[in-house]
Amino acid sequence: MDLPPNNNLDAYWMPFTANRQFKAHPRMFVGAEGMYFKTSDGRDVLDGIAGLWCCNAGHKRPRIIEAVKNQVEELDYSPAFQMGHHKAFDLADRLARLMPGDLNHVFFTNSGSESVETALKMAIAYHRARGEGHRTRLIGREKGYHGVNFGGMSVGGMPANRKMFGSLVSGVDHLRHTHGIAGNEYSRGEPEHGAELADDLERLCQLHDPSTIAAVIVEPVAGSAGVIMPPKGYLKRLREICTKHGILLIFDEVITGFGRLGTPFAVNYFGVQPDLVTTAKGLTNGVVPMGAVFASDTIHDAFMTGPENMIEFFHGYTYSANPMACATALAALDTYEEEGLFTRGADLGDYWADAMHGLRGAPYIKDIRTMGLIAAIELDPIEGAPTKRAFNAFLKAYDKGLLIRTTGDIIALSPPLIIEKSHIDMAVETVRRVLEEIE
Ligand code: PXG
Repeated sequence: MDLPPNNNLDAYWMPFTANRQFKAHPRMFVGAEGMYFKTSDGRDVLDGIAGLWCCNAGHKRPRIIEAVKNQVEELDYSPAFQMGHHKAFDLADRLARLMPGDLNHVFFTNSGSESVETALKMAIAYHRARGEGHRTRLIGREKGYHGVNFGGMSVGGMPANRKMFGSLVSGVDHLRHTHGIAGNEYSRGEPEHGAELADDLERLCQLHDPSTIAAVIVEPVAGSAGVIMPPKGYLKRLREICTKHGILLIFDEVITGFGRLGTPFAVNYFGVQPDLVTTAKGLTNGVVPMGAVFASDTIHDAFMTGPENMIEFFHGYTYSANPMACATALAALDTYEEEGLFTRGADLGDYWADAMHGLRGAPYIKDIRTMGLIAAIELDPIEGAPTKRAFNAFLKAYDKGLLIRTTGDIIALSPPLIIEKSHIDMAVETVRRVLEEIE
């Protein structure tokens, strides 16, 4: 394997990576176009995960390239605080129109993690602004993933992401997760069983008193913990309980946003209206880091009081609404709209689901779940060595020219939305051969 020019892999401490394994056997990309990455040893690797669930229009897209080039010539940076530039307002307006309901106000961040911190802070500050400063508690869910900063880590429910990092943010509790419910195996779309798990919020309301709870945050479809689809009726029930008790509902749409389910957002797909939505990833097709939080009129307006020269929300980032990011996002939205990518997941959904479920019966598979252009293939773990079988599958698939993600012993697929049927066939056949060859 080629090494970088100075031959030294030591200095770069890689995120969420088995650093020693990687540096012993590096996997380097040197280019990307359309559905494929190019490796440093000259191979094409099919992108089965849209980068990391972010390159929804695939790679090296002409509009985006042009937008980045033009923007760096025109306005490379503009201060985020007390100054504006046109593309920030254009982008926010366009996003607000795209998002259903009254989620008409957009706050820009630079990542999913920052979007989550922003939404949690908005929720607590909103209640305080309207005289309910006692509502400070935040409710997440077991197996949830909301990024890696302290708020998101605390409401998150993946033990490995939490256990090394002390006592986390206080005043947080968790709903039970909805994974592994009997009768839900091999589901297509929303699984049948488990809507009543939303009633777990009533249990937490009993325990803490609802008047102490600011917000509930959930991923409509949980990604990182292994692709867990919400049971039929679950999100609607969660919404009802939140409304009943004056609790804000936050949808973390970092992976579901921008077409992943065959609709622009999960809000459209499930027809459930939250109070805040967090996004990132597909917003810029992954090309420039950017996130966005959508807030309802009610939440936004609660802040817009007091003297007009006063800052209403003491929060923001140096790179909020960075011009390079805004230009990239506008070009990404153009691409999604021109190519029908917001709904392509719906058009291709049956083919995708048939292909994935066709793997049923291949070695080690104990469940397959699909929704939009997402699939999870859950494997039986190697006894005494959890996660190893899926990691071996990842390495073998990469050798065979397919990039997949694994979490625990679950393989996740979430390809660029430009995927063609022939690519789907190739991905499925590769996974089948991989499972036949690994132990
Ligand atoms: N919320 C959700 C729901 C996410 O999926 C984040 C927040 C954090 O976003 P940033 O931009 O800070 O990474 C995420 C990120 C995977 C995978 O393969 C998922 C994410 C990131 C990397 C890999 O499951 N999700």
